[in-house]
Amino acid sequence: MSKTVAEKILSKYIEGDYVKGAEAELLITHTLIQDSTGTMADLQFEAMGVPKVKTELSVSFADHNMLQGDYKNMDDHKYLQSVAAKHGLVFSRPGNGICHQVFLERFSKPGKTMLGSDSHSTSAGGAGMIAIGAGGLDVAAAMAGEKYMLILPEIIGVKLTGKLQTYVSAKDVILEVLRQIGVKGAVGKILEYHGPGIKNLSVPERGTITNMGTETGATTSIFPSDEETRKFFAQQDREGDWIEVKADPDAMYDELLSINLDELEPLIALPHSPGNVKKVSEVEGIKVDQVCVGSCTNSSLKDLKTVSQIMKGTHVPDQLSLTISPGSRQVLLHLIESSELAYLVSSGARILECACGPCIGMGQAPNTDAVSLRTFNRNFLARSGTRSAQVYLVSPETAAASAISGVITDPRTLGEFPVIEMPEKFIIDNSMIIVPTDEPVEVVRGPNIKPLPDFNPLPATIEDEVLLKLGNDITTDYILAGGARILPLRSNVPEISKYVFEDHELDFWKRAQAKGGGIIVAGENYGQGSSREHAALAPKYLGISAVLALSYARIHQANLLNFGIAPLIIDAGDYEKVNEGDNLEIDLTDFNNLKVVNKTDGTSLRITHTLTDLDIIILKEGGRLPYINAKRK
Ligand code: MIC
Ligand code: SF4
Repeated sequence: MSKTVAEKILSKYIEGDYVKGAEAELLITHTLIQDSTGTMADLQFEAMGVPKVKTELSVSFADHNMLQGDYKNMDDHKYLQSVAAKHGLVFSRPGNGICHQVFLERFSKPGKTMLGSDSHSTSAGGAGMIAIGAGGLDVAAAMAGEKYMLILPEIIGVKLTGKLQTYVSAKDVILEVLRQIGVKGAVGKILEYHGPGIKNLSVPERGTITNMGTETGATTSIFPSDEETRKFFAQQDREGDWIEVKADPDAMYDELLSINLDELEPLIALPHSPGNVKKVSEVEGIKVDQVCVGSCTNSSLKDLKTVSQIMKGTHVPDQLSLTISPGSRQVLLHLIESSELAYLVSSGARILECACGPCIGMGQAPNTDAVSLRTFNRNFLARSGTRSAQVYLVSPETAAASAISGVITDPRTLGEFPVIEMPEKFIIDNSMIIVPTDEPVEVVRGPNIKPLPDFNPLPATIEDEVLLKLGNDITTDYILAGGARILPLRSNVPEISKYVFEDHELDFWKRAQAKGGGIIVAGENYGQGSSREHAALAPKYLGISAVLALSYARIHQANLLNFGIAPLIIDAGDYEKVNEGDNLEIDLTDFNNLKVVNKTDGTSLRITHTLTDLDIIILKEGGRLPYINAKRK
């Protein structure tokens, strides 16, 4: 039978046929962890007692927790580096770049499977790899050689025709996808790009599109591995890692989207959702306080050369702050070599290190009520570090045009497009990548590294109060924020749990602990966004026993299950009726017939679930770690 690119790769790494909707065990060849999720992943990997990683390649990055306000972040980095050396992971040192940019450049491999403890691991789909974001525990399990349980997704074919016009770029393509299908349009599906337009997109441009595909809820996004891909691998001096992976000519997609690149215009996501997309021309003229260029979505060499060439000979207005975060040292070295870094500096740009930086609120929080234009992928309320800020998501071209004028500007008004000269070969400097050896290594555990808490198995009956009733699209940033204040606590569950739902209710943790735990009720797409398992782990620490939501984002549902919180589905009518403060009794004896009584008003609630038989076993054992360890004994 003819197959799409995603079906071809997935079929190679599962047992049996690709049956959509069926659960499969996927063999993972590559893994990625980064510092904000990686400390927990490493602690869990250590708890599995496996001496060396069992993948073809596992890479550990330090790119998120880069502000060293005290000892904590550097403690975490020392821990990650020593675990990598001891257990056979490659370590990309702080300063080497953002995990997804560096992975694409130096480690991606067409035709293989990658599991990453970061939701934007999908960037590597730009190089023809099946790359999936997951919670740290799932990635730790993959490092230990466990297969990844995946409901085999349907495939949405995104047909690209034509060629992007000047001042329109890859970011506008993914914003157009988001405009068409929204932030839950591809939950449980794969976005696969095809059509004559793809040959006009380089691998880093494809990476921008697959990266931000995560914002549609997609399991992953992928491009074929073709001649463009081969060229990229040759430029990276890695042609030996390239293979061709193409869809069969008569491959069928379950759904189709199409985009004519010739007709695409510069787009912009308005506050506070990546799905809130309009044409830039519709919102032109709004005064801008801050422009931030960078993040794993738009920090490739082409992106930054474009910004630099547009900024050349200009200067930012007195009231506007422009920051630039290169995606990797490779990108930065090229900008230095070509003098394009000088154009940026001369234009008044503030050059930040090669890291996530402002994207995760690690510095550069905007001023009160600011308008901030960012080339990033998420503009959730308060993620920038300033609750009153209005964050817009744009392409590098729109960012640069607006940085010059001081107001939101359609870049096509700038006139002639500058010449962007890309190098024949990229500068290869692996000196900040540490490859493990057989030398004995002691793991370095500073005081910020706290052991994993133990949790009890789920009881047969839960009797708890509804502590919170929430609406639709609750993000994991809302459940547990990132940012400079909270990220340093990622390896310390008791401490970080004090910030759970902090933006919703200050000191929620105290109420949760005083009640001895409770239940969360929520609307559609609960847990959208980041893969941070802390958004399940910390609530678990506070005693949250179950979530009753209308639907879930894929990674968060898996994280809840992994830590033994029951992710159940509430009927829409009953969602309306249930109130904060109600006492519920959930009888979990038979998952085919869940009995839930609202003891406050005596009514019954209709509750279902999408859990597999194995999920139910895992849940009953108290989560995936006790399950894996019991299986290994
Ligand atoms: C994000 O963009 O939200 C993050 C920070 O990269 C997260 C990971 C994390 O929360 O540490 C993600 O996308 O998974
Ligand atoms: Fe880092 Fe932002 Fe990318 Fe997350 S989305 S990996 S915080 S750059």
